[in-house]
Amino acid sequence: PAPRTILLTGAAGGLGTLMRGLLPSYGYELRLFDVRPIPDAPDAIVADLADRDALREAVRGADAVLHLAGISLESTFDKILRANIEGTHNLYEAVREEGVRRVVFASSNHAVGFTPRPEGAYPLPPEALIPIDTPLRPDTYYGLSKCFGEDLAQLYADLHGVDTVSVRIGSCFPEPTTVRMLSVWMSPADGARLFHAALTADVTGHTVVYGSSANTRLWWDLAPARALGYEPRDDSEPFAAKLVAEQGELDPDEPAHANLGGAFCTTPPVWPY
Ligand code: NAI
Ligand code: 15L
Repeated sequence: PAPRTILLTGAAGGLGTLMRGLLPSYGYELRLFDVRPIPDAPDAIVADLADRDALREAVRGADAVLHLAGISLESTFDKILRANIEGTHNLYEAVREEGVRRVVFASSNHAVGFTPRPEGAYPLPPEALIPIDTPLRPDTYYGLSKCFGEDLAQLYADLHGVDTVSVRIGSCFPEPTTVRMLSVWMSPADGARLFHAALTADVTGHTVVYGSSANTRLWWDLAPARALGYEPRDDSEPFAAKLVAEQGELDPDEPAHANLGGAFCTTPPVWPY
């Protein structure tokens, strides 16, 4: 049966807020979890991923988990260790103990951020696109924690039969705001389409996909996401003329533009808390 009750971790965040608005129309009942309270959702569970008892109670009876909670930018190794590495492990332990069958894990393009970005005229030919099995090349401790999350998902699939779809999200914001984002943008509506596909696809084990819209300037292979039944409807190209006029095309000799991870490879944005 299709999953109905979804535990949404990170529900107070940017992506969590977008998905709280979009996913109910797919028929899901969302149970919300975040360390920060959500003013318009008094029933949300306010707890830290370090709190194993709270996590266990939160996942109990859920059909699946959409795991967005964690530090979403670069930070100290200690903070990343607690929130993203131990926190994700705590979540999977709760999932295993309570018999939840599926997790959709918010991985990131920064798990492979030091991969040189492909060059050429857009749209790039399929053979130029970064494949899903490209070696992991994290660009930050943050990206490293996403590599860990993907490996953890593989372990829990092999050892405990928990199915995970890891989505290496590009940039999911209402609009692209940089030239780089023209290549990695995932519109919120396409994000909801992809998470819905990941929650319901007839796949077992651990599946990794890139998450973006069908951008003309795509750098990676969307075929694995499409294989889940995802049919993107958006393309960043209508935003291109304005952004390129303001910022210029990406210069491959500029270190902050040379790789998939962009400025995360040189001067990563730092988690403010
Ligand atoms: P965000 O920083 O806006 O939201 C993250 C949420 O997680 C926050 O509400 C925060 O309070 C919560 N959180 C952090 N540590 C926690 C802890 N120890 N216990 C409980 N909750 C905790 O980030 P955003 O943009 O919403 O991203 C959501 C997820 O998607 C993150 O895992 C991020 O790494 C991933 N992602 C997002 C992308 C995007 O374009 N928005 C791109 C790639 C990955
Ligand atoms: C991420 O992983 C971040 O969580 C998000 O805030 C964006 O910076 C995104 O990557 C990106 O690469 O644009």
